[in-house]
Amino acid sequence: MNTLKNTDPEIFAAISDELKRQQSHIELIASENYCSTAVMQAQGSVMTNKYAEGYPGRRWYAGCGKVDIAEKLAIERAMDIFGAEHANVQPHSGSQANMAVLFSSLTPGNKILSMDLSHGGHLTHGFKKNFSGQLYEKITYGVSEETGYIDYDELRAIAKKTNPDLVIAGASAYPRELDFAKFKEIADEVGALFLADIAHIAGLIVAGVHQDPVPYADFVTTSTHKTLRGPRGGLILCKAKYASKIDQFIFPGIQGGPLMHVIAAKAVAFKEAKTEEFRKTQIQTLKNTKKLANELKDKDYKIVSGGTDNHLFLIDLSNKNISGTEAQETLEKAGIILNRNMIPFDKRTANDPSGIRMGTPSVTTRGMKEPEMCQIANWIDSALNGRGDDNKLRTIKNEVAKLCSTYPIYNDNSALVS
Ligand code: DSN
Repeated sequence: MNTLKNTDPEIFAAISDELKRQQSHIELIASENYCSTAVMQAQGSVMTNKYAEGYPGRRWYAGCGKVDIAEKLAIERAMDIFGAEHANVQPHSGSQANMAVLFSSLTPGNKILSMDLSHGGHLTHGFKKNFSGQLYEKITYGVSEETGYIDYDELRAIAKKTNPDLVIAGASAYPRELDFAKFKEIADEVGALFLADIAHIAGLIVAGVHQDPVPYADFVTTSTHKTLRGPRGGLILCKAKYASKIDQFIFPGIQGGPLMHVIAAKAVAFKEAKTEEFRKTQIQTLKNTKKLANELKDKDYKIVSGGTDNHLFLIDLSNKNISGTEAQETLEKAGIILNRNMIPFDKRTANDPSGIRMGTPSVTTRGMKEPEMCQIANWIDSALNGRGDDNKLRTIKNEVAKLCSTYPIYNDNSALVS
């Protein structure tokens, strides 16, 4: 990156320092991951220079032969790894993917039945300040206060009472397996369309370690950078009968020129997701998440729903006399990065909630296994107990950095910027 270093030393320094931060911290944000060097090389390529409004073979610009190759590969590979009838790889993000599905399948004022945000749902599923909540009427389902699991009988009763036009399955903070077959059954009973937003769990689904929504859902949306480990972006999968409508709602509906460098990087990630190495990493992610949750449970942390079936879990800190925000800030001082999170039936506010969310995709990608999860649980407990003791937090941070140095995030030097 010498050219960047000479041209713009400030941005070079920010990137360089961000690499050092990523390398030396334990990353437990459930929606993050480290994409491969190959993905970054495709994303950092000349494909960023090309305008290609339209779709492969039918563009509005000349000179699209090579970007067509990249987009066709991305489409074919997405359809292949998910077994889908159609894929649109152009959404700039998971939010754009959801926007295209909502615009293509609903009219303003229609009803969406989706998970309560404070129970783990997502902003684009009808939150009042999001376009989805401004254009459509949101009806919510949540988890049982007793078990922390989605109560499908209650979901069915709400659907029957409210007759939604679209049922959405998918969440940002739900630690249990989603029963997509059940969602489909309920959507069919009330004549609603069914959207599965698999942003968090896409990698697990490709690896066959989470129930697959593709056979059931009219539409499946995902971001490409979480468990799927691709570049930051979005993807829509749908039944063939919706293909042309979805394509039109992405372009020209809500987007202009596709980000061809990102699409090329998505193609690379989809190829990687077909490998045995990827499958093993997803399996290890599940093992690591369970281990970390169990270790913390043994230290008297309350795990929402009692455990986890996927790559994340939530801790209810109400018995620890610390808020989610204070825990997040304390752990950052100890080199452990995660986010504060509302827990179901939270008595506190979204800005300073009772919970924290943890996930293991990033630490698993860098090669950590169960013994490291025990160590991380010890550090978390020790840091939270030692909050306010900056010396103690600094000592933990040094130990964290030492462990991280034995699990480099890019061990072929290709991401190193100095
Ligand atoms: N913001 C993402 C998350 O952290 O879960 C969801 O899009």
